[in-house]
Order: sequence, then structure tokens, then C-alpha cells
Amino acid sequence: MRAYETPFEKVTAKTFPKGPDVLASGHRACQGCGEVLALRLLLKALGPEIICVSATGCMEVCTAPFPQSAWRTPWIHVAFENAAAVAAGVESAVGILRRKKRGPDRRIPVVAIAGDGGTADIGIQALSGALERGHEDFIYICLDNEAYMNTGIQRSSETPFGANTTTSPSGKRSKGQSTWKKDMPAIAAAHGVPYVATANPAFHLDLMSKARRAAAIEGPAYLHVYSSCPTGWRLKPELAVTIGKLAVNTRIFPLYEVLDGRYVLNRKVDSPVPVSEYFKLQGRFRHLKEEDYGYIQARVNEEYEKIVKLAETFPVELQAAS
Ligand SMILES: Cc1ncc(C[n+]2csc(CCOP(=O)(O)OP(=O)(O)O)c2C)c(N)n1
Ligand code: SF4
Ligand SMILES: [Mg+2]
Repeated sequence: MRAYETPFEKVTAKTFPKGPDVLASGHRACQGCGEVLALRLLLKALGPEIICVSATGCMEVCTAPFPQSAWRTPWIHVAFENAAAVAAGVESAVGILRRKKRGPDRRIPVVAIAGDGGTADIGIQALSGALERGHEDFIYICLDNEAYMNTGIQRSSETPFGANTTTSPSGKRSKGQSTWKKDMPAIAAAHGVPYVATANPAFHLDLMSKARRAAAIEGPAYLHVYSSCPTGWRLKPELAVTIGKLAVNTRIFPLYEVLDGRYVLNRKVDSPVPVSEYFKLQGRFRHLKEEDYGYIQARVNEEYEKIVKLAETFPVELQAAS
């Protein structure tokens, strides 16, 4: 079945999953962490009948200080670089047990979870291999907080242009990060996998529905999830949802899906909020001047227009979700 024809159960305000969270409270994430909010919502959408594989990073360190664990589902912590490889192995093993009638006779999503460093930098080889092999029940979630936060705010290839980090410091000779964000959703889509999507916990029903669609589709799925980090971004902890909405409404983080190579722009932003509104809330950008915003604004619009063009050129009518 084509990805865009695969039925799945959408999450709405009315059908919001009840019952205990799969990720229990009491974890050690910082106050106002957008990354743990995203993770909690994604797991709530998927439910406990999954197997999770976490790369080293904030979400692993904060949720599993030995001997405690916040995970109410089978969970394994692996190295920084190999979440995709381990999840692919687990998925294959579960498939074999199912075929031999030695496991439950139903599909069990195997969910690899890593940060932007664990995905776009050190883990990209393992991820590429897993996407290319076409594992049926494999979901990869990149929680993108735009730096190596767990080890003290070092830059990654997902750190946005102009951001101050400990390894892209702003100063007399530097405006912070000098490169644009690596386009991981495009890299994942280039593997020809059936499902790629961007998501943001400030649009929580959309995020949760995308997790459900990823689980329903047969074949590898890649979710790139906006994850604000008050500690690394120098952002007030109460602004996780405000900043997430601004990221979309400035066009900085467009919400879209790629189903069998066809594009859907989930939220058209015809009258964008100026990018400066987004930057001014975050201390990591406080050294930027008006002239810097001009370059960034133009590039943000250009990147957004690419997605609009892709959605116009390779459109898809999505099946109404049940
Ligand atoms: C091979 C290896 N190199 C470096 C580290 C140290 N290390 C652990 S987590 C991490 C950064 C994680 O960044 P990211 O994947 O973006 O996740 P975040 O903590 O930001 O959520 C680093 C550098 C490691 N564990 N293994
Ligand atoms: S450092 Fe950032 S991503 Fe890590 S737990 Fe704290 S707020 Fe969340
Ligand atoms: Mg990170």
C-alpha cells in the first residue's frame, strides 16, 4: 500500500489518548524543556506497545539515571552514534520472531530516538543504512534542539546560522555559527523512504498524528522534531510553546510531510512574522544586528519557497484520517 493511502488514527482534541504517559513524570529534564515535551507527546501518541532505542543525549541522560527510569515501555540505551543501527537490528529480530510465531502476532514499531548531534553528525551513517534497507516497522525520531546540549552547548550541523554556542562563540571576529542548518528531512527523503515529516510540539495534535502515521506506514519513517531548549538557547522556560509557534509562523521551521516522494505543506504561512521576533526572545542570538536579520530573512524565505514549490510540483491528496 502507498504511504499516502495507509489508514491511521489521527489524534484530535476529542481522541486525545487517555491513561498514563509512556514517559513518566519525575525525569530530570530542565524546567520548560521543549525536547522532553515533544518526546512525551510522541510516546503518548504511539502508546506503550513499542520498543525504544535511545542514543546518548539529553533525553537519555535525563530519563534514566540508574537505577531509575521514566520509560514505561521496553527501552534500550545505546551509544551516541548507533541508535539507527541498533533499532534496525531489533526490528529485524522482532520480525523473525513474529514469522516463527514466537512473538506477538502484530506489528511492533521500533523507535530510534536521537538528538540533532546523534542524527545529523555522528549517527548519520547508521541512519542512512537503516533507511536504505527498508525496515518495515522502523521509526527514527530526531529531537532537534540545535546543539549538543547534554555535553554543554557545542555546535552541531543543525545549529542555526548566527547562533552562539560554546564552539561557535560570537565575538569581534565571529557572528556565531557560520553555516546554515543541514537539511536532514531532505537527506532522509532522498533515501526514497515512504514517510518523512517535520513536527513541532507547539502544534501538538499535528505532531502526535504524524507519529501515528509513521507507525501505520510500512517502511522506514523519519520525523524531524523541533525541540526548544531554554538552557542552551537562553530562552525563558515558560516560552516553549510561544517559541515553537514563532518558529513556524516566521517560516523558520516549516511543517510538512513527504509521502512516497510527494509533498504536503501542513501550514501555509502567507504573512510571516519577521524573523527578528523569533531571535529577540533568545540570548543565543542577542549579538545579531538589524543587517544580519536581512540575510537570514531572505534565506528563510528562500528555503520556505522551496517546500511550497515541491508541494505544488509533487502534490498528494491525503486520505482522510479515521
Ligand atoms: C563517540 C562519542 N563521542 C562523544 C560523546 C559525548 N556526548 C554524549 S551526548 C553528546 C551530545 C548529544 O547531542 P545531541 O545528539 O544533539 O543531543 P542533546 O543532548 O542535544 O539532546 C556528546 C557529544 C559520546 N557519548 N560518544
Ligand atoms: S539542556 Fe535543553 S534539551 Fe537538555 S534537558 Fe535541559 S532544556 Fe532540555
Ligand atoms: Mg541536540
